[in-house]
Amino acid sequence: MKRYLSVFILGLAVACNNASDKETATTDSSSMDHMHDAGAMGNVPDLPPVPDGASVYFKNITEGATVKSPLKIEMGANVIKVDTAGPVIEGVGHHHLIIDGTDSIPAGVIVPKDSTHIHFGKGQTETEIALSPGMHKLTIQFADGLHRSYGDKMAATVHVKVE
Ligand SMILES: [Cu+2]
Repeated sequence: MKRYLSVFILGLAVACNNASDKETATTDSSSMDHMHDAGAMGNVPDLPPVPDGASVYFKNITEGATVKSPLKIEMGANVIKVDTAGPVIEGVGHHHLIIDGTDSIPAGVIVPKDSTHIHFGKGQTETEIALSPGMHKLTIQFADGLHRSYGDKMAATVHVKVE
C-alpha cells in the first residue's frame, strides 16, 4: 500500500516536471492527461487564493504531547476541501506532513517529496509514522493539486515527545 502510494506520487511529480519543461509531454498513463494538457498549452494555472478563514490542524495531537511510536496522525482542514492531487481547484488541496522540518513552505513552492516530506495526494486525512524516542516537530502543510504550498496560513506545527 505505502509502496504503491510512493510510486503514484513520484509519477505525479515526474509528470509535472515533464509538463513544465517541454512543449509536449507524453505518458502511458491516461489518468495524467489533464495535467499534461495544462502543461502542453503553457498555461499552468496560478496558485488559487486561500479561502477566508481556512486552516489546517492536528486533530488528535496537542502541542507538547507525550506520545508513543508508531504515532497515528489525523489531519484536519477548516473551510478548505481535501481531495486528490492533480487538478488545481480553488478551495481544494491535499495534506503534507513535514517531520522535523520547517514551520511552513512559502506559498507557491512545490512541497519536496522525501522521507521527511510526505504527500497525501489521494486525499488521505490520517497516517501512521514511526518516530525515534525524544522530541520531534510535526508540521502539516496544505498544498494545491500541483503540490504547490498554500503557505504559512495553511500550515500547522506541533512538538511531541516520543517515549
Ligand atoms: Cu503533494
